Amino acid sequence: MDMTSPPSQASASDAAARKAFYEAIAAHSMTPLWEVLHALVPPSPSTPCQPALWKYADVHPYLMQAGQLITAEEAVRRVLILENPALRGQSCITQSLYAGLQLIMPGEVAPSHRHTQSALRFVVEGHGAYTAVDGERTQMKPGDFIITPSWTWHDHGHQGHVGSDAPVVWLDGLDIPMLRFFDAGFAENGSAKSQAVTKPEGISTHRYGANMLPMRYDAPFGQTSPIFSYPYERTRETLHQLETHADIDAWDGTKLRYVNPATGGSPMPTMATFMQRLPAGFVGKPYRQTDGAVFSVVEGSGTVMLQRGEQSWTFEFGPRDHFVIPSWHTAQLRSAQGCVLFSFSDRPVHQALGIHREERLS
Ligand code: 1HN
Repeated sequence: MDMTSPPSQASASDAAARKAFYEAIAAHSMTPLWEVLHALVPPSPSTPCQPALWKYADVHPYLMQAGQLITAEEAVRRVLILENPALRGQSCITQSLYAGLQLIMPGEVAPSHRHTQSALRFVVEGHGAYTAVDGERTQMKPGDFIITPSWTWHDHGHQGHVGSDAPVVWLDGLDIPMLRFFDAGFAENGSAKSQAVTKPEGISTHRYGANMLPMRYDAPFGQTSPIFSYPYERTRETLHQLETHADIDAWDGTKLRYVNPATGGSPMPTMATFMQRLPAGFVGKPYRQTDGAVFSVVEGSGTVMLQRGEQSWTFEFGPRDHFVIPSWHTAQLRSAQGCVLFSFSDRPVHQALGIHREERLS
């Protein structure tokens, strides 16, 4: 039998006998494979995850309200989770990824803790906040991509002045659903609210971020990149130069992936991150990939058109909007004025398992 189609119709008496049999084995915690085989191994990915767009104009007032309702310290992390509309209650944006928007106000501290889940921060707006990882602080500026490696102590703070400085908002991306799937999550609270600063700011960029590595490189964070801040200033200039002087990809525009400089692989073992620039007037060709991706709009505006089977979606996006392209949904990007898009996905896991697929359509 073709395992992609359900069993053929049985006669009434066979059906009744089967139903009785299913009930009998159900009492022993068993169930027949042949009733579910087609759903277990679908002919192509059939994700329950839905495309979705969060306009910043809708999100921002609620973030500010959250800022009035609870302190960062009381909340531990004051975050509004971006929940996939088809996966409500599961704290995830795709089946494998978590995303949320975190707010920190001038003068606040988000206390130190560590967990086995890996986190990425992508700064959406505001100035004056820092994040500390393993004894080193880094300033958070809009467009910066910052890593919290698995099981490293981390806390955040805002050194601005209460009343005169603006709140800072960033996108958190974590592999929470993956670790939940593997039942491999551990967490611990720090003994101090803010961890001791033991290293000068920027030292890891000097040590690992100049296209050089220490002679006896010892992978301080295992498979995770030893650089924990990738500043937008450098990414932006690179993309601008490439857009001006190099070929533009018909599907992606000018798109680069962030790397762990010690391996050439993704910055974290579970998540890949990307930044792309679409030139003014860009009309991208359609593509689909198995890794569902979460986008944060940095600059400019555009449109993403999505399609899966009979269904289609069109999202108009502008600065600080967020959207999700689920697995195997055909996507097409357009931009009249040009734009810059940050994105992340679970691609490194697909690649490690040898199951990553991408189709570039015309
Ligand atoms: C976490 O530790 C942070 O450190 C953000 O900022 C979001 C979501 C779930 C669990 C831990 C952070 C988180 C998180």
